[in-house]
Amino acid sequence: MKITAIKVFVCSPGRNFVTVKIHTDAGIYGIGDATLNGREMAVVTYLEEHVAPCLIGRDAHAIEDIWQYLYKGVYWRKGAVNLAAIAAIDMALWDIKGKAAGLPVYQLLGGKSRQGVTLYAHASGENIADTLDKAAQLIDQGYKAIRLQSAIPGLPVTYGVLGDKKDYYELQGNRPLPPEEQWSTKKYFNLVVELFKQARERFGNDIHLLHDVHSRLTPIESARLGKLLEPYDLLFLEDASIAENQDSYKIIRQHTTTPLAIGETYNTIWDCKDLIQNQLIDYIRVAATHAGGITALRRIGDFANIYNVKTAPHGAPDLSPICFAAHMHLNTWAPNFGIQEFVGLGNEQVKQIFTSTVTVSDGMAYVSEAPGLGVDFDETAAQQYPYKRSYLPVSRLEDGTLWNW
Ligand code: EZ4
Ligand code: CO
Repeated sequence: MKITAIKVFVCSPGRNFVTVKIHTDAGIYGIGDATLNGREMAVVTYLEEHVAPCLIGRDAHAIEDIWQYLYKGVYWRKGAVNLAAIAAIDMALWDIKGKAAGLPVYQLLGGKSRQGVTLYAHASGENIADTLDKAAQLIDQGYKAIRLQSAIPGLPVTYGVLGDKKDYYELQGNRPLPPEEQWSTKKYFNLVVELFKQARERFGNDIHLLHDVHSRLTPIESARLGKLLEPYDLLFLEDASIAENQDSYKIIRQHTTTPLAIGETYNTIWDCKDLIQNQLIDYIRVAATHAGGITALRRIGDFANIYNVKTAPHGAPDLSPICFAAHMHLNTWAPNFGIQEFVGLGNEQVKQIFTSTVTVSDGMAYVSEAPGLGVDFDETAAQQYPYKRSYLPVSRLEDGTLWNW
């Protein structure tokens, strides 16, 4: 089965998505997600100009060889643009293999390890009471795990919450220049411990609670936060600190039993190898779109399993429903699956373009028996929502110093 054409689409149904479609001489096609938030067109060009021409005529079944060809063959290796492109090709080839076999991708990976996939939802509010009210609504809808984020009093805009009370992802289709946000570690500490104290008082101990620090703390500050949050029993504390220096997580680990999660920006197994091997984290959060697709996530997941690290794939709305479907197949199979982040199946325009067979009920998600990934892409519908340049925010300390967003 030969690859005959590779097409790249970028659409903006409320936010930008980059989609790859691979056609074969068997009449079967596959789709993959190559969305790199804020740098979308770099991946489009990379795919069209540097990847697609090398793959025409190759065997669509040779997923592993094509992965190695694109990774080793590029000489420069690694990198967000490179791995997003490889990821989309890889997903599309798994989609094709599943369709050719008449099997859903999870069956090709080894079959079901569980009946459904546990999700955690987001409650992001203007203040503690607002966040907890939103969490209460999610609990009513059947979610058993909730990520809590609250705006910080005294700071104009905070990660997860916009000042104008709009959902924080809504504006990402329309940010022609990066907006700026502010950060104060002191003000954050005053709020976040109280947030989790009140959450436990209100919801009791049966609900799972999570929190994303979004890399704003130094390792010793993360260690202190982990300690202060221990009484409130988090499922995990996400992105407490940047781990470019993976050794730095030893500082956090030595001081706290709060479980740690990281990995949504990672591109390769090398970005998390030491964290996993030294058991410095509990959950690895790599995304299929940003870390090289299903082939790479399967490998990272198996490696993590040896060290009792569970998988918890990134589930932000800047990953298209194709990536979510890929995660669902991995999550259904992986023996060491932990939990899946979930922010809904997308707005009406997204659902019109990406028709997914994944179903959600009572805080759980389920793959279908559809062959391949079980998600389709409507090119004509996508054309109605052309690309809009858009950026993630940047973050500054109160004195103007550029900080981690
Ligand atoms: O800010 O995907 O856990 N989720 C997150 C996300 C990220 C966005 C960045 O593009 O941290 O919301
Ligand atoms: Co995150």
